[in-house]
Formats: sequence, structure tokens, C-alpha cells
Amino acid sequence: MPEKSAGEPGRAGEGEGGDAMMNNKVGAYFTYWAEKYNTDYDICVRKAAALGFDAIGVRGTGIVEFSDGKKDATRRLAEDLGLKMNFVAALADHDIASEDADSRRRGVEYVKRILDAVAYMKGDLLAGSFYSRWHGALPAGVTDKTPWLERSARGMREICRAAADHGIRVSLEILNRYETCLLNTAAEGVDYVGRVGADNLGLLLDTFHMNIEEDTLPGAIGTAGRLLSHFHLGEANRDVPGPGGHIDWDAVFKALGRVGYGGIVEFEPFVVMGTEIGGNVRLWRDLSGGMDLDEKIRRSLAFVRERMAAA
Ligand SMILES: [Mn+2]
Repeated sequence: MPEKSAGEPGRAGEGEGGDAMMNNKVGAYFTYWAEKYNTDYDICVRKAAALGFDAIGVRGTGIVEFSDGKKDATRRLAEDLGLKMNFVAALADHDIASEDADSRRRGVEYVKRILDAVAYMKGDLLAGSFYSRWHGALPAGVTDKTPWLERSARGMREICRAAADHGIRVSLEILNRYETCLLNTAAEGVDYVGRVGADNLGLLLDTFHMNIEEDTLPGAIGTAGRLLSHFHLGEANRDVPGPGGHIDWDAVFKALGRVGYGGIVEFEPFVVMGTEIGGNVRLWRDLSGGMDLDEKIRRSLAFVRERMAAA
């Protein structure tokens, strides 16, 4: 396995300068290389570092099952390779917005356990859609989801307090309608953050989800504004960013520069069918284009760095 030749987090100072130029750390979410959600992440961490990424995203619902020894080893591997690690979580079996008090309680307790694991690994960001159950829907006839938002916000307040005790920021991912019924747009996210009222609460926008739900991508980024604390990149079909897709990357990076976004810009592509992860994200055809996966994302990373520097 080739080692990363030089740590170059953020690549600050390169390029022509200019106040809008983006020097953000660029990360990769582990699922690009993994077949299953439950993995030890080591291969993904090594690949991300070797390919020149500055950060790696892993699954909070995975590390919560790790022994302390395994958590230490994973954290040290990323540190040694110069990668910043961030964490993502979703709720599959519990729902902090549910009408059922038990489900809400279990959901809050589960996210708090994940926060303990993230803190143990010295993480400072937990992102995800744990404001409700992944793939949840509202009952037929409901035209006002305020009660769901209120119940969720109560649980989220407790989650944010626990996160603050660990010095962790919480970043809620806005998802498309097929994956959540609660927060589908940046505007809904901003309203929800206001309901919760916690200083360490922000938003995660993802170009794939935005492309489905938002009027315009730059408009959504502007709406999130200073609340934006994490960002996911993918084409409209979840391919890696590149000149062949129809997401207007120049407009996206310009908008991120305008709101002063300083967080991680994280790749979250899905291109391999037939795996547990591919099936879970409903990928029913091969998007690799017959290319070696590492070469494919290496080219995409070069494209993204170039477009960010020009934004
Ligand atoms: Mn995402």
C-alpha cells in the first residue's frame, strides 16, 4: 500500500490568492472503497491518504461497536497519515421525532453513545440525519409536521448538550424526500436549528440531495450561510464530481466562498453496484465507467481542487 508522500492539509497558500479562494480540507467518505457498512476503515483511510485527500469520513454507528483498542488504532492510523477524521451517523431503528416515547429515548441514548465514541477518538464533528429515522415517512393525512419537528428538537437539544460537553459540533444533513420526511431543504434546516437553539448545531448540505429538492444550489448554500458546518460532493447521479456531470461546480464553490465556508468539503460518491452499500443507496447500474476506482477519484480530486482554487 503506497504511503502518502507528504501531508498537505488544506493546501493553504497555493494559487493566486484572492479573498474568495477556497483552501478547505478535502475529504472522502469511506463508502467509496467499502462494500459493507461494517468495516474496519483501515483500507479506506490508507487509500484516502495515498490519493491526496486531507480528511476521511467514517461511520459513527460503526465505531460505536469498536473496542477501545481498535478505536485507538484507527485514530492513530489516520493521524499518522495526516488525515483529519470526521464522523457521520443515521438512525435506522430509532426515531427521535417519533410519536413513541421509547423510540425517541432509545434514539437519543444511541446518539449519545456515538458521541462518546467520537469523543474517545478525539473527533470534533458528528454529522448526519439523526434528527429522525432514515427513510422515515409521515402518516397519511398529515399536513403539518410541526409536532414531529418539536419532538425531534427536544431530543436534539439533549444531544447537542452532550456533544458540547465533549467539544463536538453537530451537523445535520439535509436529505431528499426519499430518505427523510423532516428536513428536505436548507430553509427547513435553518428553521430547525432555530427551534433547537444550540450554539454547536449546524447543517450539512449535499449536492446530490440539493439537486433533487432545492430551487438552486447556490441559493440553498446562501440560505444555510454561516450555519453550514459540513459539505458533501456528488454529481446528480452520485458519480464523482467532474466535467461530465451537470452540477455547476463553479457556482457551488463560489457560493461556498461567499458564505465563508471553512469546513471540510467531502466526496461522497457511490459508483459500484451489487454491494451492501450500493444496494442501500439504490445504485442499480455500474457508474465506474470501467475505470480503476482509485484513478477515477484521483482525477476527480484534481478537478475539484482546480475548480475550488479558481472559485
Ligand atoms: Mn451526504
